Amino acid sequence: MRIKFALGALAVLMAAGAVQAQDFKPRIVRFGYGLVDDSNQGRAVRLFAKEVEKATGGKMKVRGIGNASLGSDTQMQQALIGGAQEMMVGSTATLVGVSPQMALWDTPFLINNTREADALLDGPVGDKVRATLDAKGLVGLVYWENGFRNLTNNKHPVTKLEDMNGIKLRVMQNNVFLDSFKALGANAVPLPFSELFTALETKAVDGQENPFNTVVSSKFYEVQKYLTVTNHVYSPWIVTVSKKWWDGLSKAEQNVLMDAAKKSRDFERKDTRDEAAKALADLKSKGMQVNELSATEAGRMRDKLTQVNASVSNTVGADLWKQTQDELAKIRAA
Ligand code: TF8
Repeated sequence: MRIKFALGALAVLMAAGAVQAQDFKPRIVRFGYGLVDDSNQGRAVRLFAKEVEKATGGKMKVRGIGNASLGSDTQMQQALIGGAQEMMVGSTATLVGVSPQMALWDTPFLINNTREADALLDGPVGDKVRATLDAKGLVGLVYWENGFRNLTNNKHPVTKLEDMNGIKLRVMQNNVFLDSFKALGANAVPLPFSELFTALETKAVDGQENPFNTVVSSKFYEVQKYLTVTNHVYSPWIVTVSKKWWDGLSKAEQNVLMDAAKKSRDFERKDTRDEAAKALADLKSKGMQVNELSATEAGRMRDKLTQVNASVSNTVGADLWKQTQDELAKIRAA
């Protein structure tokens, strides 16, 4: 009895071992990202790389390549779609041209806090939006946190709506961001992130908007004087894989990547939140002048910004828009 059982268990172990050996091929994964190595993106890519190497006994090697060295977000997306690059992480906002449903995440004030963000992004709505990439040559694995966006500029403190007038503001390259900041009265200029520091430094633009973390890691405090706490939108990042490449992987390899992606997501969100909590004090000590908006002015900006909701709903479809509102109501009631 006992011997039979032991032999059976051994056979199972051997079979599993055999499957493993041939299921992990030696592979190099180029994982591109836009921020510098010493950023929340860089740290989470390195954690992902470690997890993948551990799980495949070193067979799959992930090379994190930061600083937009492989190209801007949109250039990398095209490389993934064409199969010339394996993985990347970048803003969902730059994917709207590939999949219009991604515009959902650009809705101003859609998400109020990180609890809502995690529940919405990791729930059925997030899954549905992520799945729209499949037909476009990309596999979306998980969402990471970019964070709540805030405004910086080099002209004057923005304390009221009218202060936005005439500020030449770099925005991400999609219509929701363009329309949002036009609605506020700014002169919105779409630019890839990889060109942003130079544009600020040479004063080609006056300002930009990004989470505190990025203002720190990209050293925008060196070229921007004023920071206004607006929290006008919660931006996710999305980790994507070339579908061409993904389809050639074994199930075991795909599972390793998904599993490591989830670990990197949990690590990245915590790391980003810890860093964001300290960032304002850090930026002040580096000489930035920080101001909060009065409730009245925040309300006035909010009114202007939510005027773009109808066009987001149009872009993503009324069904997805409604499902999102229902899901948020559920999350808020829980
Ligand atoms: C932006 C985004 C950036 C991302 C990043 C380079 O302002 O917030 O963080 O695109 O992946 O472009």
